[in-house]
Amino acid sequence: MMARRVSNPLRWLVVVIVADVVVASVTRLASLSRLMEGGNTWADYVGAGGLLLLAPIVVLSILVWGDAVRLSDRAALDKTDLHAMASTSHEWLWRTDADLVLTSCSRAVADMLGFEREEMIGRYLLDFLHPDDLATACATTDAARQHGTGWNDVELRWRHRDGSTERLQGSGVVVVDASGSVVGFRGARRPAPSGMSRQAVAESRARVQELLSSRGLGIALQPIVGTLSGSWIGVEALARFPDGRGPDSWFADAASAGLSADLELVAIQSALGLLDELPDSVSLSLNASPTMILDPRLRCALAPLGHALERITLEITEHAAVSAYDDIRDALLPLREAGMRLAIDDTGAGYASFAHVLRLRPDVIKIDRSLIAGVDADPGRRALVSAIVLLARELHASVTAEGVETLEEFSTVASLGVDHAQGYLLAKPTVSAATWGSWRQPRRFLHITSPDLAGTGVEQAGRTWMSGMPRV
Ligand code: G
Ligand code: MN
Repeated sequence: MMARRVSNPLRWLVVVIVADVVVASVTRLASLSRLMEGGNTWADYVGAGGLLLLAPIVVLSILVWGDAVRLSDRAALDKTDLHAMASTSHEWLWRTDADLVLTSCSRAVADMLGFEREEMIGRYLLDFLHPDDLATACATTDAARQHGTGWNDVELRWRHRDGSTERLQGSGVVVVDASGSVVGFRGARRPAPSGMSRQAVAESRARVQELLSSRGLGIALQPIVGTLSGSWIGVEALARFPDGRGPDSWFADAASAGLSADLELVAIQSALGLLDELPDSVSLSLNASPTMILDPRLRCALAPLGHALERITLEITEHAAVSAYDDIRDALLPLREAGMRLAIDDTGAGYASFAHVLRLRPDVIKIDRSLIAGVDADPGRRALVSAIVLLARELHASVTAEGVETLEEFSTVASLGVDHAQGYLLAKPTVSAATWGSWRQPRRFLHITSPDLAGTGVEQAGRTWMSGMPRV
């Protein structure tokens, strides 16, 4: 379509030049014929010579004309192609202008996203994308725009009209005008091969909705313990499900049905209901994804806690790159000002977690258990844990080691300056309120400093720590 807009002015330019040439040629031909009849005035020589100069202009005009016709034909062909394919293709064929506003769209989009093509044309394409994939989509189109190329089989999450998430795989190219400038994009998308069928999504949605309405979600607590004092300083609340399937499986179900935030919110609300059962000195850690943090319902759930927010630690759980740090910071600000602490979960599990630490300035850095497993026997892991401890000192954050399963791991992290530990060595997560009660016992976790461990690595860890680095 854009090619047509370019070719029409070119055609008019060619017409004007040709008309000009014709008029000029008449006067120059008169000069030529005068010369041939024996005339020899300077004016005749100049006039006839001009005829030679006009020749390249005529050739150039013909070339430009040809190009304009080709462009126009290609645009017409593109259009008929798209129309012909659009009505039959099972793929969603689309075209946008340079600003990614949809200019055409095939009917198959209704099968994939539930919107009719008429509803989509004129809308910004990325409005239909899952917000977490916005950064990837922008990087893909920016690269294509910069290099004048396209992309192949890129899988992105899209938003279905009913709120669920659809994984579509697609390829696209830039559309350029005669001068090579990018004037748009076009491409095709299809359901990603790994994507769930619509029936499977419907089943997931039904399962999650049933769970939400029955309030069947349980909360397990796992203690977090000071590495030097051995005392109980906090608990992490972990969602548990009636059918025994793990949280990952349930959250995947919820994500496919567009209900992740609803499920997270119910888990958070259920955990908050346990706050009164815990001693005042114990903080309650809640897990929240960036999407949940940006959901106004989180603030509604937390703000009424008032002073008790000082007992809440919000763990941000996200392994992928986050594109909305400013929004996340803004959403958390009033809660943090009221005393809530922010933790970055699973630090070290992916490069993104360090970006989260730098951008969000947490109060707590939780080291992923993949770095803690075998830390006592691995110099590389020890160096990484030390580096995270140093980073935390700079940022005035405390450090928790997750997944501590052995005494050796415990004593190593303690000696490296890690403040708190969590893991099966200390206690497994449990839904048993009786067990939570037993954690009240002073020194409950100090089988670690029990007499038979005197002089072991744990005590040694404590001494090294006390006499070594200053504690911030
Ligand atoms: O990502 P996050 O840290 O929120 O994950 C907590 C999960 O880790 C829970 O499902 C919990 O059951 C599990 N977990 C807690 N402690 C340990 C441990 O010591 N070892 C292992 N393998 N898993 C643990
Ligand atoms: Mn966590």
